[in-house]
Amino acid sequence: MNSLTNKVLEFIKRFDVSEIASADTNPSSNKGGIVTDLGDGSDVVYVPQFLPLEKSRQYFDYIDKHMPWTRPKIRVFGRTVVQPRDVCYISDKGLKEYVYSGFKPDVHYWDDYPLLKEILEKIHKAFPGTHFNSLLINRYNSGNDYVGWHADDEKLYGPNPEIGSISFGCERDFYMKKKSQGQVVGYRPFKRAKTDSAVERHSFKLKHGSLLLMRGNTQRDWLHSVPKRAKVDSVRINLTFRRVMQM
Ligand SMILES: O=C(O)CCC(=O)C(=O)O
Ligand SMILES: [Mn+2]
Repeated sequence: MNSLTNKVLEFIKRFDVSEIASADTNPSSNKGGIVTDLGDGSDVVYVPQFLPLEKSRQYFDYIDKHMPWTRPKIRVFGRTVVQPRDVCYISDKGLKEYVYSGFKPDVHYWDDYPLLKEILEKIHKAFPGTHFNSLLINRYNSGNDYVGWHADDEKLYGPNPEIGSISFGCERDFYMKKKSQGQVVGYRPFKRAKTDSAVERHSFKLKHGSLLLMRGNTQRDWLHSVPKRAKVDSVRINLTFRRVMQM
């Protein structure tokens, strides 16, 4: 075997790149992606290979090595806990501050990270309606790192925030479930929420180089999470692009 073949095999092993979906073969596709209609004005577009594999590997290495990572303490249900993943926040200058779970991340700027700007521009080009101006990066060092059920529905993103999510490295499950209070408040105010097992769900395996775009009412009506995985021992990096509304 030559050294290039070895490198490819090593890469596949490291990142668990088991299948590469082909672009734009689905009739309900959108820019090479698969659209899942979640109903009530919400949908997600998943583009399995939004960025080329080798380029994605370069992005992964750059972000892994060069970002000023922190693993902050956050407040969850009245308790202070160490957030189970590393984070880093990038934005345009002069935006309203982003605070989540009692934590205000230090802000870094696009001009210091040209490769991140490059990814941002690729998303804007592929999806002309998007205008992201901030980015929260997560690093999951192993299957012990995770993000619990939540929606990115902070006020500073406005009523229908679009979230663009790029994944690099180890493939992880991304789960979505419908908010139960939406079902109660929306159209059956006198009925109890459905039991958890009856709640509508979707799942995606977020591949190295993929893009997942959540649109419309998704943050209002749905929750998402990346659960722990006992067997995962390699790193995943996720970029969530957001738009902070200007005053
Ligand atoms: O890692 C992911 O795919 C999701 C991250 C996420 O939901 C967030 O940062 O709000
Ligand atoms: Mn999120």
